[in-house]
Amino acid sequence: MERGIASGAASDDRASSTGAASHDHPTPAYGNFIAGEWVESVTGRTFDSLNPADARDVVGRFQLSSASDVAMAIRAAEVAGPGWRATPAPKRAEVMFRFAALLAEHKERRARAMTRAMGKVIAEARAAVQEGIDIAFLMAGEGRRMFGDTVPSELPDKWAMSVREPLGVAAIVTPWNFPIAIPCWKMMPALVTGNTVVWKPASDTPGCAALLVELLAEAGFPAGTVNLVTGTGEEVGAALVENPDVDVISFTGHESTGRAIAQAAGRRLRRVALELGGKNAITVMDDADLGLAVDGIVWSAFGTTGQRCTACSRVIVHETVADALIDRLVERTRRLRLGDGLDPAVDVGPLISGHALEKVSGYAGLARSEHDVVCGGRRAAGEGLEHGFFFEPAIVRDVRPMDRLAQEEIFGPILSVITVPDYDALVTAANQTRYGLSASIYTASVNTAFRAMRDLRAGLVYVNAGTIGAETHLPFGGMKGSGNGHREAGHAALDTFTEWKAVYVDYSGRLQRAQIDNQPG
Ligand code: UN1
Repeated sequence: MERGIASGAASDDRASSTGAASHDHPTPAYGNFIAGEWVESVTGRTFDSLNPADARDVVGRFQLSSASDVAMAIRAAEVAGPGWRATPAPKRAEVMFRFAALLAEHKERRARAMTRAMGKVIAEARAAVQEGIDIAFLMAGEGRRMFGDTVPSELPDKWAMSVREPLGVAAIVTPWNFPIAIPCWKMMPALVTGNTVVWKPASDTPGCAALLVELLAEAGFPAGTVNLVTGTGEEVGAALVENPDVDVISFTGHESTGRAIAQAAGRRLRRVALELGGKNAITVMDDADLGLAVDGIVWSAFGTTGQRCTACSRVIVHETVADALIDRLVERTRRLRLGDGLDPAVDVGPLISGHALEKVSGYAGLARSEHDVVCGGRRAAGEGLEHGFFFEPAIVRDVRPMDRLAQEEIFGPILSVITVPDYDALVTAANQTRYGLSASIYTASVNTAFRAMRDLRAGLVYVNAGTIGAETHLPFGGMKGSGNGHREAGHAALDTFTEWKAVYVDYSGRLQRAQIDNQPG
């Protein structure tokens, strides 16, 4: 195994050659990070991570870990727990500020590594690292806030307040589509509040995880506060979720996995925060600025190749403007350039894998047989695309709200257009989904906008903007099947990783009985 990633920033220059697509360099190998050391898995087995824009390009070799590796990482997190919990929160935050600054300093390498690992175009990858930096600064600030309540007691000479306490060991299980931002959304609040972490990154993007952990270690998070174990969900994820010493699990990913995790956690009465799918709608009223709506729809539906939980996969449009909107959408979509996201001229990168390509192609087949596909919808061919998982962004019309295409999360660039006669039908259709993550309305009417802000059942609502682009200082998460009621980001994120302790101090020197001594009359 190469030692490069064990030596922090010193490895940045040397290893930056691995950040750009290249077939000339030997495949770098990465360890797990347990108790402050880069170590090999006890299995002695590894797996390769491939570039989805060119599957011949092996990004790196990673540990195919087992339940024993997970047990060691959890033990390391437990051992580090008391010291970290006893460290004053502003001191914990100082380490986090250093990490945020390091991530800003080494952003470009991480952005390029992200594009190479999962395909999103480089401008988006930079933004996705920026999102990690933003949450790190925000959460470091919480080190000096972390507000509780100080309230008057109902009894004289008595003090009443509440403080947040860390839960203990946090298991963090993250997806590949935001391989730096989402782990930071979870780990920063977990760490600043005094938890220690075991992190299992998606098996498609373990390299981004290693590059993040490298900076966490360099920033000075003590050994054992952050542990990284790579491998499969079936083995590593399951071992984490089943382990009785894990106190809280934060997961972003597929709904079925989320359900299984919630069941396992429920049996142990452990907290679990889930961020699951979406079937996000952009709604367009007859008074909307159509040019603006087209910008927002194309960006939300085909940015990140449609592979965001917040991606727009349904357009619900007032019938009087439907044809005009669709014409403009098609015209714009046909002009999108597909290719390797490291090329700054490219608009849309590949899907994450052959499996994803198959799934998305399956939905395109369904669209062709049951609806009207007005553009795209096939595996993209052409020069430079032949070794990657490219798919032509598709627009499908004549879809009805309850059709499969409008109900199932596709996680790819297929956009269904639903036509409605009025505002009520528009809101009904938007809400006719088991998900409730993100929703948007385009309208020029302030009254309609406020109605939609009230009526759309989603954790994120946008007015005259698309469904993507949430900022880190407001709560992020979904209603209904998009989660289980928790929120990431913002100060709401602290609720996932802390529990409340109510503290009463009676300085009267006598027995005072709440609800007895203070009764009216
Ligand atoms: C996700 O889709 O999994 O709002 C996260 C957004 C980004 C985060 C998306 N800030 O689209």
